[in-house]
Amino acid sequence: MSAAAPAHDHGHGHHDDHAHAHPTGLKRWLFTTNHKDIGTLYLWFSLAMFFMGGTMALLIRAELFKPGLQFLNPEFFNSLTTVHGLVMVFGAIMPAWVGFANWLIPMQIGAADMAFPRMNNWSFYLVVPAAILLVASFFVPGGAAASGWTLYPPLIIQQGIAVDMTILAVHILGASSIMGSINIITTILNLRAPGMTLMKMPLFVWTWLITAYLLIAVMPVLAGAVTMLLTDRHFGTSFFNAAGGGDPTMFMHIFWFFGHPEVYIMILPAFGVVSAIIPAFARKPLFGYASMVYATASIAILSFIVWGHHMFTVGMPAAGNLFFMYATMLIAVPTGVKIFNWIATMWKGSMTFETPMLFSIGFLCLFTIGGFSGLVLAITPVDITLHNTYYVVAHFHYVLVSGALFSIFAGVYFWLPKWTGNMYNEKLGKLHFWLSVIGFNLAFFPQHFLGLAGMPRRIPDYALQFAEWNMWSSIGAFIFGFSQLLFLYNVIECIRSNRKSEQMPWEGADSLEWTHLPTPAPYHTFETAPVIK
Ligand code: CU1
Repeated sequence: MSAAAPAHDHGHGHHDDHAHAHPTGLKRWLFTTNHKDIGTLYLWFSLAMFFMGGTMALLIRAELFKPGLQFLNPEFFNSLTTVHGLVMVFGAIMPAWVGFANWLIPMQIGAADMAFPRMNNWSFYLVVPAAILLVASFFVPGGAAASGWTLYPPLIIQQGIAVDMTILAVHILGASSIMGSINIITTILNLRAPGMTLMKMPLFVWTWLITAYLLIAVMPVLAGAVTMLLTDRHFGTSFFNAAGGGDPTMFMHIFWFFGHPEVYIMILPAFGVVSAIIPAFARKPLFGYASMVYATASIAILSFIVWGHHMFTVGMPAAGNLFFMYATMLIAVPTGVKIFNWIATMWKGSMTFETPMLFSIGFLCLFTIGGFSGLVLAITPVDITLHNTYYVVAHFHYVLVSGALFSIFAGVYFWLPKWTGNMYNEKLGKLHFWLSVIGFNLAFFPQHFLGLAGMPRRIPDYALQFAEWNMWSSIGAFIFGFSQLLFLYNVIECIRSNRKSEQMPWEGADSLEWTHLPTPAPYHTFETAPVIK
């Protein structure tokens, strides 16, 4: 492995094939095959997309601050809801978890790098043009797709070239996700250190292993759905066109066969992160490790047979509705096991409440609310009245913001000292947490009331009776949005500061007994691909 060896060999004459081991600057980031560099790229990319999607959310909430049209025309408003959703799902949350996977999985299983480092580089650099396509679709004639992130026909069929850009973006993102998943599965199954059996792996590794299988199973399904949209739009097919013998509800079936597992793709790695953090700050081993693994796998398997709960209103047979209702409710069982285990881990622990722990507890309380509103929506007759209302919007934001996003914050604060060598500002972290919790709940809890009162989602204007809670919701959204600038500042300040930190400052967090981490993983830096035999 000569290519990885010489550390600082610039400028000593002979630049043969082995002397360029340490490219710097742009070259380093463009050609990197190092899992840490690629993890860093994913995380910064995700943060940039988070602010982009967040800006769209604030435009939406500004328009909805009071009744009447203020700032935006209705078509642009609809485009904002579409691209906000796509950017947050595919640009912010998923890449953040791939960033975590790159940073943590090799080190947690004692591997030198990912199994396919060059493919790893390609996975990242595919995500960038896809994101550019999505955002650029605002600037073409007709504006970005106005269908919502679900891209339902028949509306989507008639819209402009932006839809084709979105379809291409989805294809590229799918290819990237599949390559990333192959990489992660191969790494976990083949590159574990001796003695690291599957049931000794840290839970983050387990949750990502299962997530990667979900991705490989459903991204091709999404690709098939949008390809049929493409041929319906341009090549005269009628997959989703009733006049040609097709069926628009078939798109919904196919889309949600992807879409429901997609929710777990965004949330399972969160379970892994929280399972690492709670034991560290409760100073107790994780309660029920094996049941956590089995619960995660059960959730993943069940996620394939519940998609119909997104389409109770399309007129499926009663037996179909009942099946999807009961199957959906069944997911509460393994999820309940996990919530129980996290609480049991904290029970009688010597807990402290640093920022990563605060965000983890925030996750625990608020994600549970999202889970409960999911149970409410799983009840077919209830869903039929709440379908396409703000209750649904409230539900999935509790799952995805206080679920996935809060865990990302928890994980970033938890591992930032290891990633940067520096300690972040704890006071600022806590302020970020509290403003986020207050802003988030103010923004989204009232949306339950709006939905119960019948306010439809994806509308730029609304009847007067919805005015009060919309105002509070917008105020909360702006508090939440602007408090994320504290996060950005804290991360940058941490990187630039000289507050040298232990690699893991959290007392005991790296001990085998508490988090199932192996004896400290090899921590050397590989600048080029390791040789896989
Ligand atoms: Cu679902």
